[in-house]
Formats: sequence, C-alpha cells, structure tokens
Amino acid sequence: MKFFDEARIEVLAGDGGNGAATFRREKFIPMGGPSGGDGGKGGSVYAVADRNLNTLIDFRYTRTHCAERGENGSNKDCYGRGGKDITLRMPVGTLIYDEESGVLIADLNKDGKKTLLAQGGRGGLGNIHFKSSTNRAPKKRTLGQPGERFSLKLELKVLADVGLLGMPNAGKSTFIRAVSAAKPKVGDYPFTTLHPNLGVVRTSENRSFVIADIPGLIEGAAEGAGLGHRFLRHLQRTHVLLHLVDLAPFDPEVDPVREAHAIIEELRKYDEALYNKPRWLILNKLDLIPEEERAQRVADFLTAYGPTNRHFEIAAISGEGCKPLIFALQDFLDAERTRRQAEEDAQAQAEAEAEAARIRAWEAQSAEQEAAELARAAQAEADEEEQSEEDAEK
Ligand SMILES: Nc1nc2c(ncn2[C@@H]2O[C@H](COP(=O)(O)OP(=O)(O)OP(=O)(O)O)[C@@H](O)[C@H]2O)c(=O)[nH]1
Ligand SMILES: [Mg+2]
Repeated sequence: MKFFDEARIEVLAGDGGNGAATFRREKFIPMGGPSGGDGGKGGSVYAVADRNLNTLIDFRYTRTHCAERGENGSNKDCYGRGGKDITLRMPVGTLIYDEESGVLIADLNKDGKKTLLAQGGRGGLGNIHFKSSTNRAPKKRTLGQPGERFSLKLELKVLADVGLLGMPNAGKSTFIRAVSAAKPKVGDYPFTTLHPNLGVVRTSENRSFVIADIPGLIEGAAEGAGLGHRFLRHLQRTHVLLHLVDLAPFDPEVDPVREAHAIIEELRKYDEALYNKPRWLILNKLDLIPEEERAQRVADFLTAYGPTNRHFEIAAISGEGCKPLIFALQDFLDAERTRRQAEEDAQAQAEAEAEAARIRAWEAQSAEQEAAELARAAQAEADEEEQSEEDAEK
C-alpha cells in the first residue's frame, strides 16, 4: 500500500433543517393553531485515531467529507430528523491543522481519541414556538443554521519511542527485524526502505517500546538528494535516536566517519530540536571485521568521530550485541517516562492550584458584593422606615 503522510481535506457539517410554518386543518377544528415543527440538527464531522491505519492515503482520494443535512420540520408538530454524523478514521499520530490559519486543531496521539472537526447547524424553529396571546396564528418560523465548514491540513507523524537514523544500507531495517516482529524489506542496495515502518520491541511481559525505521538519509538531503529529508518528521516525536553506522562498508573509498558527520549535519539543517535529541551511536556490521581488528577499528572510529553520548557495537544480521542495546533503551525510556510523568504531574498540580486561587478570589469578590448589596438594602429599608415615620408624624 502506498504511504502518504500529508493530505488536505474539506469537512462540511450538515445544515440544520428549516422550521415549518403550518396550521392544523382538521375536521371539526375549524381554526386550528400553528403546527409547524422544528428542523432537525445537521450532522457533525468527527475524526478518530485508529491504530489499524498507518497512512493518510484514503484522504488523497476522497477530499471532501460532508455530513447530512437536518430534515425540515413539517406539519402536525413533526420535528425533522437530525442529519447523521460522520467520523473520519485517521492513523494514530495524525495532526490536524486549520489550513487557513495554520492553527493546530487536534493531535490524534492515542488510539481511539476523538475530536469534533465541524459542528452541524442547529435546526430552525417551527411556528408552534411563536404562538402568543396576541398572535394565535403566527406565520413566523426560523431557518436552520448552516453547518460549519473548514479546510484542513492533515499531517502524520508516527508515534514511536525510538527512531532509526542512518545512511542507506547501514542496516536499519535489518536491526528492526532482529529486535521486533516487524519484517520490512532488506536489500543490499540503497533506498530499500521507501516509507516508515514501526516495530514493537518487547523486553519483558509488560515492558515494551516502539521503534521507527525510516528511509536512509544521504548528504544533501536538505537540498532534495536521495529521498530528501521529508521522512525526518517521523523522528520528531521519538525520545531517542539510534544513529546506525556501517563500520565495514563494501566500498573501501567510503569513510564511515565523514558519512556519519554528514548525516548529523543534515539533521541539524532539518530541525534543531531533532539535532538536540538524545542520540546514540550504533556501530553495525561488526561481523564483517576480523575479530582481532574489531577493537582497533571501533577505537579509531570513535577517536575520529569525536565525543558521543553513548555507543554500542552490533551485528544486526545475527542479532549480536542487540540484547544489551534494547535493554539499555528500555531503561532509558522508562526513566524518561517517569521524568515526563513527574513533569506533567507538577504542571497539573500548578494548574489546579491556580484554579483554586482563582475560585477563592472570585468567592471573596462575590462575598464582598453580596455584603455591599445587603448593606445597601438595609440602608434603603431604614430610609423607607424613616420616611414613613416622618409621614406618620405629619
Ligand atoms: N554482514 C552484515 N550485513 C548486514 C548487517 N546489517 C545489515 N546488513 C546487510 O546490509 C544490507 C542493507 O541492510 P538494510 O537493513 O536493508 O539497510 P537499511 O539501512 O535499512 O537501508 P535503506 O532501507 O536503504 O535505508 C543488506 O544486504 C543487509 O543484509 C550486519 O550486521 N552484518
Ligand atoms: Mg531499510
């Protein structure tokens, strides 16, 4: 299936049905009153995150999404039926923007998360509502309100904990195959992977994380070389990047250090925040280096590369060295999760405190107003009494 991570759509909620202006015309009731019912509400448009989807392709083919109009009200006090709502299913990780203002409307970052995109119009009122003692035969009724309509931009940024970064052929897909159940294509030619793949890594019964494998990046990606850097957005929501380096390139002319630096430079050009994300260096294809040379090759690479956060040595093809790496990742992510949770808790606590303070201030203010009002009323009563006493005296 083709992969699309961007789409533009129009959503049109249904208009409300019109209210009716009719009168009862029945045998033996010569002057029947108004009987026009209300129009029904227009259908609304919703979006919901669905983990079974992983592309926005459906929205490339169908661009306009309309909900039903509400039915008009009719005779005999009949209310119009409401228009049916529609719900658009989108992959988890879809961001929904208002096309015109660019404002983020929703982030469908959890399976099942639902959001209202366009509200259906209210139904109009029938003439039964306008009967009064002076007008027993009202002709007045109101029209349904129009439904909301918006142009939206959808952008998918897959949700993964770990992102794989590296040149084509570095072994990213081989690695995700080794550590998860995902089975993306592996080939000994560049650009085997053409769209992101996700793999779930289970480290124990109830501990797991998600890795995103994306197409390889090459020098000049910012200028559109190779597949360009358009897939880097899928790494933006990860918590750590694994930079895979082929330590035993087939072509002896290739300098892994220079290539690794070039990739990091592309990352920086694309997005400073992505560049500043925790990043671990993964030296791959160690099986291709004679055992007695490995330590020296790794040391040479690290010296030439410069300071790194953390590094691991693996052979993705056999899974060698992958276990310690995934356990280290799990520990890192767990700690990160705890830290984020604490941050969120602190923020929620601060918000709750601010809200409580606001309520207290509001209560104090209304108590003050009430006291002032009571004082005024007491004063008015006293004045009145004084006045009546004076009148009585006269
Ligand atoms: N010997 C050896 N070969 C490996 C290892 N890891 C990957 N390869 C081979 O390297 C080639 C490229 O591997 P892929 O996993 O497709 O590389 P990729 O980084 O996903 O490449 P793109 O999808 O093109 O970006 C394949 O022929 C793999 O079999 C390894 O640890 N040892
Ligand atoms: Mg690949």
